[in-house]
This record gives sequence, structure tokens and C-alpha cells, in this order.
Amino acid sequence: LVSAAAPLPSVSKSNIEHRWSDITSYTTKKKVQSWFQLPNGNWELARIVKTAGSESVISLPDGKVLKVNSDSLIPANPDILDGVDDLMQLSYLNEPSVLFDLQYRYNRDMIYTKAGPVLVAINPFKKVPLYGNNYIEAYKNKSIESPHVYAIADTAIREMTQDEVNQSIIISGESGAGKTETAKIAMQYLAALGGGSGIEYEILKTNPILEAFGNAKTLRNDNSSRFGKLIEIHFSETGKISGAKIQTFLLEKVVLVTPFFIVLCHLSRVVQCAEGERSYHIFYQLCAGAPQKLNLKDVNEYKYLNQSNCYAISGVDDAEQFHIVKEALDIVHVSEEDQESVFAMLAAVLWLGNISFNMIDNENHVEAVADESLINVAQLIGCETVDLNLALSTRKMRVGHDNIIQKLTLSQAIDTRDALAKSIYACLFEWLVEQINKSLAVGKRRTGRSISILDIYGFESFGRNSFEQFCINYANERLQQHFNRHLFKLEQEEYIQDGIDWAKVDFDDNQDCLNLFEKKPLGLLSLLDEESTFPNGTDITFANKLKQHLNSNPCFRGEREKAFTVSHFAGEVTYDTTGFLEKNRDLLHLDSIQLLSLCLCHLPQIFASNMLNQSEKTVVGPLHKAGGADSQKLSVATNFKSQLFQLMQRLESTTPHFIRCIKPNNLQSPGSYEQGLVLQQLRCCGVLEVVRISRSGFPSRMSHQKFARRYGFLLLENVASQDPLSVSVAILHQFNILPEMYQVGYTKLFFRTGQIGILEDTRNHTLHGILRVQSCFRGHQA
Ligand code: AOV
Ligand code: MG
Repeated sequence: LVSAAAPLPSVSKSNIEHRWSDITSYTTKKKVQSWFQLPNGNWELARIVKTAGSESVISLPDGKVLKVNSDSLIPANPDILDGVDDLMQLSYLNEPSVLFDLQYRYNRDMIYTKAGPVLVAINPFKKVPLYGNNYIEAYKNKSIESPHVYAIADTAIREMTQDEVNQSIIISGESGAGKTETAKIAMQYLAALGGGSGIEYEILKTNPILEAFGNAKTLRNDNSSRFGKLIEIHFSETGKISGAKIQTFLLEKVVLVTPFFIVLCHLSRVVQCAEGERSYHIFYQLCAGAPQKLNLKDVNEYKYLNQSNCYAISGVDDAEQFHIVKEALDIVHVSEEDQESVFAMLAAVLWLGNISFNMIDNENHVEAVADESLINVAQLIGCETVDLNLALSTRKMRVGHDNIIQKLTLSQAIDTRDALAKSIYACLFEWLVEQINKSLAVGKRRTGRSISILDIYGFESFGRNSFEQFCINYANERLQQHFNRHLFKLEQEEYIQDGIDWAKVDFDDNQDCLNLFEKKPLGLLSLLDEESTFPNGTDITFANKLKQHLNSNPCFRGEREKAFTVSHFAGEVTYDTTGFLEKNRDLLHLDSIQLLSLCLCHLPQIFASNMLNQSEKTVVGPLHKAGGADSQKLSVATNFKSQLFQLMQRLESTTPHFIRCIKPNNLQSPGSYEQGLVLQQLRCCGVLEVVRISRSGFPSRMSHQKFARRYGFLLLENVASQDPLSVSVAILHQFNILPEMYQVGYTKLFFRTGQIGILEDTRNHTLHGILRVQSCFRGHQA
């Protein structure tokens, strides 16, 4: 065994690219192409006309000729590699080459590309002819090999059966990148292959229900999921689907915690949404699809829906969607009676928004106006209007041993009303998921084998980042670590198996950033919880505390006023602490719970008892005296963390398959590919990281036999009688390949990026020469 044991250079993000100087030997090629960055940031393929010293003359596709610094050029791949279906096949793995490869494929409706073990999916924003039974059949029979979600799902099924290990398909990406559609495509394949029991049909029907209640039109996506979802699909010994379980992760607020549940709800959307956005689809569907039943008015009559001036989604018929949802509810066995109750609760939420208040004294105290809104809500939830009015306009307080009743001001009453609406909605969502899970419950003869599909919000960085982004980005930081560790493990295993000298590759582990969040007692989450328990704690005292304790941490930077910056794996994000404490404390309105428990209707009672159960869970966290209860409950951030740990634990025991969804433009329109936008996502979702990892190792591999066959003829001495390994080594020596550029394994040669490109070039050059000589020779003979 020949060992080329040179230490690996440490690789940082900044030297992903090969600079031109790396490959001056390449300039012998006549028509060398190279990437040149235009002032607008886009990359163009330039032809190098001449290189002299550190300057090169290039010509651009539009005919312009420029003199540029040679170091500003980045090598492009030979044409033969245009549109390769795995980025690892690129001889030069640099950002423009990756961008170009993806664009080349995207323009031809090849929206899927592999980046080593990761599938990159670019949202086509149009129907592409890649799905359906024929394709499913073809992937099952392996008659198609191009990258696809079906291929990933197929591998997952195969590995689950062969290795008897549970699998997971982890889908990530920005809002609107196509995660939910991708998850559905994967489910479609699993249902087709594991179908037969009928349960697969039920599983597919959970999508329209969850989307109706958990998705909304936002400025980024007409069908944006406002929750994260893990669906675990169980298989029997015969490979048929035996059941499933759904776990949802909603944004913004914990409403209920059970061993399998966290419902973090993007509640504010129920009571207010931004201009041009909508509330959850189901409200519009109900008003359009079943107005008579509940005496519902037009959507624009409801305050919760009419503030955003947006009622319809182009190309979507809400009435038709309502019928699809109803049908799906039938299929997952939600009884007609329960469905009626669900719709009544939705109507109650809408009418709650229309309840207004009258001033009753000089101290701003109010009571609800006894109009149709108040009467309708009371009737829909099954209580007396007097009780509803009291719950909305007063609050019980305990002072010493006495209960006193405090009247509410207008803004307090509005907050109470909105909190009740949000609680009802969140409980309704949670209850529905529970019903669905009951219907999908895994049969008794379970094998324990499963494939989980995770559709979770990706890393977010906006102009202003708040508590929600803080939680989301923390979750993504954890998932990224899972991703990195898995990829490195795979790479290392292959090197070790082939016996090559594997000095550990230096990779950016994000453990430091995770420590910043998780360390006790001086981490972001602990400090947040601590400050949330102080009665006098405010967002400012919280921000100051962070600066005081964390400023020496390299991943943290205190900013002016109430802000702080975290260095995430995907880049720096500055968070504004406004509202952090309140959102973390998540006050439970006990008066509202009491009201619901008094209601005669079936659902409000369930909601009330669920909420009470939760508030009685005494865990370390902020103290709640607001409603007179002395119980402590889990803070939102701590809850989020513990749920995230449970999720990670579940994922750790599975073989992961990663799909990274990319949004090619912000207009949700087909055919437009914005390089800058794509690049930023490739960096954020770790695709370039995969590329970097493999570049820091030896991404090109070739067996000794193949290598000897391909390049053996280039040798000056006769080696015909020698074994492939000796021939390979002779080739390496003859071409003076630097020892740090390759490793010789038991069965394969491993090369650094670009090396095979240089060898190929020499081979082609020589072959051309031979062909020319031969044709001359034939000419002479003729
Ligand atoms: P998301 O789940 O990643 O966003 P979606 O899966 O909802 O994104 O995709 C957004 C839209 O892109 C869909 O409604 C489709 O119109 C289109 N789309 C996505 N994938 C495909 C595909 N394979 N073929 C055709 N159209 C597609 V969010 O839930 O907002 O983070 O919170
Ligand atoms: Mg989604």
C-alpha cells in the first residue's frame, strides 16, 4: 500500500473556490472557460483569450472583451460536465459551477439534482411531468435513475427492509421553497408501494385537513404552512403500511403538551394578519362552502378577516376546497356530529372578533355590547351571554385568601377576547390532530419499522427578527448538526473502509452556537427563562443580562438598545428582544378556561380540561399569578427545547435522507432563476457545506483497474505485465501529481477536486494527437 500521508490543509468556507492560480497548468488548453462575476453579482461564462502575468484578457458571451485580474476568475468545468445530475461529478466544485449546473437542469425541467447524499429540489412553480403512476413504477423497477424524491423514498423503503433500521426523510428550505409539496410527493410514493390496507388513503387525506387548518396565504407563499410536521409511517412485516402518527410543531405559542405533542401556534394570525395575507384557509372555506348552515355572513363582514384586505387566492376555489376537507374528515373518521362542532367553533372564533365594548364608567372600564356577535358566540359555544360578557370584561384575582373581581379596561378586554379566540383555535387544531392520530393508529401487529417525513420551517432571517425566528433558527441549528455529523460519518466510513490515511478533516461544527443557546445557567434559553420569572423583568433587562453574561462568547454580540446578534451556521441574525418575555411566558387566561369549562357544548369542555391539565403541569418556568393560579408551567422556549430534543432523539435512531428545497425566485413564478437568491439558500441549507466537506476530503474516486485502463496508455514505459495498482502508481509518478492531491486505498484511488480534470485534459490532448497521426498515416497509405 502506498501512502501519501500529507496533512490535510484546513479548509474554511472562504476557500471553497479554486482560484485561477490553482490551475495555471490548465491554461495550455486553447479554449479555456472560466467564471467571471459581473458588477450585478451574476456569474458569466467567460472565454480566456490570453493570460499574461497576473492579468487575463477575457471575452464575454455578449462579445465584450475585458482585461481582468486573473485571480478574479474561477475555473469552469468542461462542457461535457454541463448539467451533471450529481454535483459531486463536477471537476471544479465552486459556487458558480454549482449554480450553473442547477440552472442548466432547471431550465430543462430537471428540478432534482444530487449533491452527494443530499437531494436538491428547485421549485418549478408549475406542473412538471415527473410524477404519477408511470414514474412511480419506473423508480420502483429502477428503469429511471435520475435524481427524484421517488428515488429517495425508494431508498428509504429498501434500507428499512434490508437493514431493519427506521428511516427519516428530512425536508428543509425557506418559506415557499416546496417542502410541503415534496413531503406529499414522498408520501405518494410510500403509499403506492406500501398500499393495500386502505390506511394509505387515509394518510394522504390528512394533507388537505392539516393544510386547511394550519396553512394560510402569506406574502411569500399562497399556501404557507404555519406549522412544522413530522409524520411517522409504520410498515408491517410484509412491507405494507400499517398505520401512522402525526406530530405537529406550530409557531409562536405552546398551547398543549402531551408526550407526543407540542402545539406551538402561530396564533396571532387568527386575530390579525398583515395586508395582503390571509388567516387560516379553513375560515374562508367555511364561509364559502357552508354559509347557510351556521348563518355565516360574507368573509368581509368579519373583523378578523377583513383587516388584511385579502380574501381570495388566485386559482383557488374555497367552496370546492371546503368539500374536499369535509370528505377528508369523513375518511379519517371524524363523525358528522364532531364536524358540526368543529365548524361551530370556527364560527364562534369569527363572531368573537366582531364583539365590541362599551365604556361603563370614567375609569375606562367596559362591558361587551349585547349585539348579534355576543349572542352568536354564546350560542355557538353553549354558554349564557352574561357569563361570556363577564369573562370578557372582568378578571378574577386572588388577594390573600380573597377572590376579588377586577373590571377590565378596553385594551384589556380586547386582549382577553383575542386570547379566547386564539385558545379556541389552537385547541381545535390540536384536537383535530388527535382525532386523525386515533384514526391512523398503528395496528396491533406492528413491527416497529417506520419511515418518518419531517417538513419543518427552514432558517429565517428578516429585516426584523423576533422570538419566532429565535426558536426556528435554534431548531435549524440542531438539525444542521445532525446533518453535518451524518455526512462526515458517511465520508469517514468510506475512507476507513478503503484504508486510506484519514487525518481528520476540520469542519465547522456548530456546537459553539448550540452551546450559546443551551448552556446552563448562562445560555440564551436559561437567561430568557430566568428573566421571564422575575416580576420586574422586561425586554430591556433581558437584553442587558445577555450582554453582561454572553459578550465574551464568539457566537454572540450585543447590539444597541434591545437587540443581539447570533452567528448561526447560515449567517448572522440580529434579534430584537421586543416581546420576548411576554411570548415566552405565554400567560394562560384562567377566566377563559373557566368559561369554556362551563359551556354546554362538547368541544369547549374538552378544550378547557386540556388547558387545565397543561397549566397544572408544574415544571420549572415562569410563575403565573395573573389569573390567580399559583401553578408554574413550562415556558415556551424550554418547552420548545425539550420537544426539539425528543425530535432529535427520534431522528438519531433513524437513517436520515436529506432533501433541500430551493426557491428560484420570490415571485412564485415559473422559469425565473435568480442566482443570488439561489446561492444564499444553498449556503443557508448546507448544500455548499456538503460540497465543502467533500472538497476538504477526496471527492473523486476511481478503482485501480479503471484508472489503469483509462490512463495506462499515457505511460512512457511498457507496463503491460504489471498489476493495476502498480500501473496506477506509475501514472501518478509520471504526471508528478503532488502527494497531497491523492490517496491510494485498498481498492480505489482518491483524488482532491480538479485532479481528474487535469488528467482527463492530458488524456484528451494525447488522444487527439494520436488520432491526428493516425489519420495522417492513413492519408499517406491511401
Ligand atoms: P413550503 O412548504 O416550502 O413553504 P410549498 O411546498 O407550500 O412550500 O410550495 C409552495 C408552492 O410552490 C406550492 O403551492 C406549489 O405551487 C409550488 N410547488 C412546490 N413544489 C412543486 C412541485 N414539485 N411541482 C409543482 N409545483 C410546486 V412554507 O410552508 O411557506 O415554509 O411555511
Ligand atoms: Mg409548507
